[in-house]
Amino acid sequence: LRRQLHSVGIVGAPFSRGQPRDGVQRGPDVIRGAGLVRKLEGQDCMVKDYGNLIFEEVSNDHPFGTTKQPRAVGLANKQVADAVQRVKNDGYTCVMLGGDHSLAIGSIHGHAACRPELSVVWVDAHADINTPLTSPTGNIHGQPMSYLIHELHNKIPVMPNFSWIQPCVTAKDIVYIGLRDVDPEEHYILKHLGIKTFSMTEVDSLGIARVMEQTCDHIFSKIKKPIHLSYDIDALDPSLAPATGTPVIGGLTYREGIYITEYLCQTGLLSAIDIVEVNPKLAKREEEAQLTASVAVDLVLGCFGRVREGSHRADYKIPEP
Ligand code: 4U7
Ligand code: MN
Ligand code: MN
Ligand code: MN
Repeated sequence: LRRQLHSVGIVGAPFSRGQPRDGVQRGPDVIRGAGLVRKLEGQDCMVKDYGNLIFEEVSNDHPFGTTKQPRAVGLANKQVADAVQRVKNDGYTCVMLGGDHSLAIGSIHGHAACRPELSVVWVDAHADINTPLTSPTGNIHGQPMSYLIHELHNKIPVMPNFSWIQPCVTAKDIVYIGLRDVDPEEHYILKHLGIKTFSMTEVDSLGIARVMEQTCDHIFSKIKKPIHLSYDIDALDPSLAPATGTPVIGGLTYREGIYITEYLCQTGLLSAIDIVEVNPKLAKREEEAQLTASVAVDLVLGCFGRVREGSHRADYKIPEP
């Protein structure tokens, strides 16, 4: 008698065009290679791996203003949105393995198509809320939230392959954790929209336990909406997750990073998860790539019932001689 605690649907999105560094498209395969499915099944999850999406090359994808590769990013995200919608309609908690963080556009959009009222917990060193007009780099992985928030809708230009995107989250339903590299324009947007943020300063002053209590107080203030957790691996300190494109010193510890997932799991409201920005090609040695991937796996395990005190099946009996 196996108690199936969680059902998990995994979608791989081997995509890198939201940023300039090659290798992040290998994220889904290195995270699977670190034993994701086997370890989830080992903690009694029912797992369906939907495999990797296949993204076509997009030709003549010249910049739109300063924004780079808009057509490829818009098209890939439409595929991600459709895939996440399918996984949700099949009844699973969705795990989207990136790929770069531009993919959160499609993941959250697809999730919201099935669960119109969502809260978003965004765990990241960065706020990823630049609009195409504020972005200092033109990389769309630094912009995904701007396309999704109702309150920013009139700041977003019309871009090729982005016309299917409708804002689907409200500023008050968003919480950020782990911020430590926020552009001035992003800081203005966060304050102007009154978005709840726990930067690394708040993680230091409150401790991760009170950060998570206050996160849930904030998102549960009215009704309990399903949670979309978008976890950028660069939220963690680069000593733990070195294989990533935009590492920032002074990040979450392993224990803080895992605590976030354990805490959100026990709300019973985790409905979709993104694990993004794992880039094995940026590892200085093979061990760095493996460390980053295995920490990514541990974050997913924490989302699906792994607790550090250990656990046992409801029907367990001590064997008698
Ligand atoms: B990630 C940046 F300017 N803010 O917009 C930008 F500092 O998904 C970085 O969080 C974005 O890794 C980082 O390009 C995107 C930059
Ligand atoms: Mn980041
Ligand atoms: Mn990010
Ligand atoms: Mn990054």
